[in-house]
Amino acid sequence: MSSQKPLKIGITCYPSLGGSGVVATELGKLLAEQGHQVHFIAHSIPFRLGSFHKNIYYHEVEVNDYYVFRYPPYDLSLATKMAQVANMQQLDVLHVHYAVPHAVCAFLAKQMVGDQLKVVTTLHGTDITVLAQDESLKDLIRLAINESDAVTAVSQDLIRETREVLDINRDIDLTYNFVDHRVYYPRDSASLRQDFAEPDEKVLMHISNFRPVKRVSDVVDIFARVNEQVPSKLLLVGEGPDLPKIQCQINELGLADKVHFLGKQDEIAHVISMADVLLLPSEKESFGLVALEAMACGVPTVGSLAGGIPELVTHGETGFLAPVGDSGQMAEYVINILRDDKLKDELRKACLHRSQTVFCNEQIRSKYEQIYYRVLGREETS
Ligand code: GMT
Repeated sequence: MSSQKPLKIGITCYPSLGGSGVVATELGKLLAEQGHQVHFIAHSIPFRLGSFHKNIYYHEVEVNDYYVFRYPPYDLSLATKMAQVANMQQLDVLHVHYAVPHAVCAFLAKQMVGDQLKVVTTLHGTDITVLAQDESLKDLIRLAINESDAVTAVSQDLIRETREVLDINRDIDLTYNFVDHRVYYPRDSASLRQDFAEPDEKVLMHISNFRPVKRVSDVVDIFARVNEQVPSKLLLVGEGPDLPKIQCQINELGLADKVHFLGKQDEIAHVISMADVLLLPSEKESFGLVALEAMACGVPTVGSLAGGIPELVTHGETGFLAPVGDSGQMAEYVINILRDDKLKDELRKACLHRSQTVFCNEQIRSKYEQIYYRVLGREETS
């Protein structure tokens, strides 16, 4: 528990999508447990929030759809709602996750409320690696980042890329993704696993939003190579635009009876615990939350040397990494793990240790708290 006075913290995130929403919501829950008052400001209730939580409030953004608008102005409604909540609830800090449009809206809200409202922006990845490359957004993103009272990013690689792409020099704090070890730990998945794989088969898994950046066709390619040497099944978890293409690839390779599509799943710790190896061959990945979730369940990742993945997955200790697109090398790494029980056991132990020490929820929550107190001019003492 912090020795400081509890804070009133507004949080804005994408409530229904992806890792940034998961991190923002889980952080809000941890902060509320510490006695802070947390106000989510979003267009719908964050999907990870679940049932009622003490100290957590939700403020819904309603968008005016007046007939002159070709595009209803969500961003303006969000900025106004942020300012209203900040004034009504006397927020100390507004913490926005993802630069577009959230950091820009927070900048506008601060103009309405005044300098006493401190804005903390967390960059999650594609807001910089994709959107900040777009000339129609770049200058606005730079403004929002420069005007935030503090900026954090989820890997050293993302900090580097933010400075490079936006040509900025300001301080950016490193705040890795984290997992809650009360939820993410190795589960007994034996009975679930027998629904998908025979006792002598290994299980490879990929979990994503099936966007091109995830290179899911590499996942299938790796699996095809592995399956030639080690009897195995591939479990694909999630949904997204590349799914039809992936289904065709699997059919063309004659692998349909070896691959299971699980769709979107909530109980990720149970699902991941079925896997022998997680595959993450992304083109870009600022951190790779799913590899951390796997790590916390004792499952090693084989993936690409992209973005922040090497900061999370220590090559040879908690998984293996190869250059983006090198499916042959990745398949070899997987085969080595699947054939060597001693290696698998060592990887598992190292995964549990690393996830509990470096990416533990307490540590990262406390880092965010220190940032809040710092921007408020009240340094944390504990
Ligand atoms: O991975 C995605 O496509 C979703 C995206 C998001 O914005 O929710 O995830 C990003 O943020 C996560 C949480 O910080 C990171 O763990 C992911 O690596 C990052 N995705 C990419 O950089 C592609």
